[in-house]
Amino acid sequence: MSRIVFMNDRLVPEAEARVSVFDHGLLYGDGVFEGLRSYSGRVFRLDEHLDRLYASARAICLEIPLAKEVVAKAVNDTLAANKLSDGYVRLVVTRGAGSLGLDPNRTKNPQVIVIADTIALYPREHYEKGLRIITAATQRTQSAALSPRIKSLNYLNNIMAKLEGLQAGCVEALMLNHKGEVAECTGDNIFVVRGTKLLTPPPDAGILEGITRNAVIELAQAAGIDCREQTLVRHDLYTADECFLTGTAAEVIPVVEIDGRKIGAGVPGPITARLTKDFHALVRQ
Ligand code: PXG
Repeated sequence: MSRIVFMNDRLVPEAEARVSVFDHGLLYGDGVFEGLRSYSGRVFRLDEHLDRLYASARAICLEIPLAKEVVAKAVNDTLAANKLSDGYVRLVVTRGAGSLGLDPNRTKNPQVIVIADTIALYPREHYEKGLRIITAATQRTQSAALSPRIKSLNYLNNIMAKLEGLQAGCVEALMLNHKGEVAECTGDNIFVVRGTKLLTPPPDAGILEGITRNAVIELAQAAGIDCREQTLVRHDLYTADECFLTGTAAEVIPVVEIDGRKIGAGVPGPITARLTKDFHALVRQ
């Protein structure tokens, strides 16, 4: 099936949705992106995704040539054009085509691209039984090198860690920061339950502030669960009662084993189950 893609100012058939080989998004990973999801025809937290996209762009001095409202409409139009009510949206803004050489000032026409597709979900079994993950040797990039808060087209740091996970037979891998603290997984944020407390690393651990993470923190608060941002090390994960990951693609997914250590009882726990249920209710609200 041929998809319809939004490119800059209009919807075009997939075959016509092309970028230049001189685009710095391709040449240098110079650009930003977002991954969004729609449920029952409504994009979950569209405004927050757009705010993060524009913040990422601002951080790299990339001026998105369209107003937020125009991009919001493009997201909805692209979903509609592809007749998707439950779908995945990839929003990409590249630096645009330029001369060979890093200089972003020698580029023009940033490309604003919206792709809508069906979402490739993890198998159901992963949600029922929980994931087994490992800690990658690849550290999360230091903020002083490249802020993990920028969702840039340069994802090699995460891809290197993802490769380590896959080589160990795991679909996700944990990344530590340069201090050895828990940061996040390659495309998901991490939470643990210790006693009655829900804990997740703070933004300064070097993480992308996930929109699903924020939603789960709000749901925990609404459910009367004591949720805190706290620096965590691997020991905190190994000795936790429960662990789960959050992300647009994964939603809320339990983790039952890390580096060969069973987490809690080795099965998805009750707080994970409660927040999963609340999250599903929230996205369909
Ligand atoms: N950390 C990183 C490094 C991410 O890339 C998250 C956390 C979770 O953030 P959200 O806002 O989604 O709760 C992400 C998000 C994909 C894909 O296609 C990746 C993400 C989101 C959607 C799709 O691999 N990463």
